[in-house]
Amino acid sequence: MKLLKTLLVTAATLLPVSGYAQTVGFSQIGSESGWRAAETAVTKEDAKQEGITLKFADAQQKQENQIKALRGFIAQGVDAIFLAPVVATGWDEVLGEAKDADIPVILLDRKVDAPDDLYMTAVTSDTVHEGKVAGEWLKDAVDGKPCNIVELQGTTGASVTIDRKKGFADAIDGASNLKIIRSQTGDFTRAQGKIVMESFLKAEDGGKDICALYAHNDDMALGAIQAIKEAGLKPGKDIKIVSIDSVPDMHLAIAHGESNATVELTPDMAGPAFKALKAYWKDGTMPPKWIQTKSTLYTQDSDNMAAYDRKKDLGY
Ligand code: GZL
Repeated sequence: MKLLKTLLVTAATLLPVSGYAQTVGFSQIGSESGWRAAETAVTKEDAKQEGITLKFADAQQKQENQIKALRGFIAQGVDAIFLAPVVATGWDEVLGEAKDADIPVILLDRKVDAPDDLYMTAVTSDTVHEGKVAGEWLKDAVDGKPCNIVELQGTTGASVTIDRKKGFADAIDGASNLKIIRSQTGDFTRAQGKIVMESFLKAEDGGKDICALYAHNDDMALGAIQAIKEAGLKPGKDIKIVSIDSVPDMHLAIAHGESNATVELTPDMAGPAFKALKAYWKDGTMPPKWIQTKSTLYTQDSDNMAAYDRKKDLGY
């Protein structure tokens, strides 16, 4: 009996019970887009609600800053790490160091090309599916008519860029009327989206032959809308626009007829991540390797002002 009691007490002291002020280190990519800013705000709020101390590090979109932050979290002995990986490759070594330190890592909103025993789970949308939804919408919208498409890609090397490009290409594959004539990164920012769209318009005779824009996120599309207007064209009419994120400003643009469709991405990736962590800390329950968030298409037929009102105070 005495031995059993000793074993139970030892086990109880080994497993941190919920209610400890656990600490999670969060390596965030930066604040390149409205969606990213909202993800940061929602994550900080979620941590507060969960009674978890969040150590936050903004990497200004540089992988080396993320790796430095992860090493800092490991040295501080945090209870877990959240990582939104700016690009997909180059993580094996530092994730191996976290594993050796017995610190679980959860990926938020983007994935890594690394063995999946180096992270507990990834909370992301189906980023190939997002691209497919965008491509299928455009295919229906042009209804068989010839359509030259320009594409604003996200950050080069990011899993989400690779996937959104693939999904869109898969959706239009075989539709001989649809052709991507120019494709370039706008690095997920409004400023770059405007600059690259200006170059597309200039290269394509003022945009006369451009029928549609596919942007890997709303912020680049919003920048492109400015460029299209300054070129004397009507965004949403002369050039159809489809993008991804469903940020409040994009719902305003669609409501005003200046864009056509957006695929929603929830900024709350941390909620499911904290839930998985708490289950693990409580009794060692391991989550699935992928926790998928859903994607909803909004078009000019959707209630965009209701979506705008629902989202406008979320920190975008
Ligand atoms: C997608 C996320 C992307 C958003 C962009 O999960 O990584 O990064 O679509 C953000 O707005 O920059």
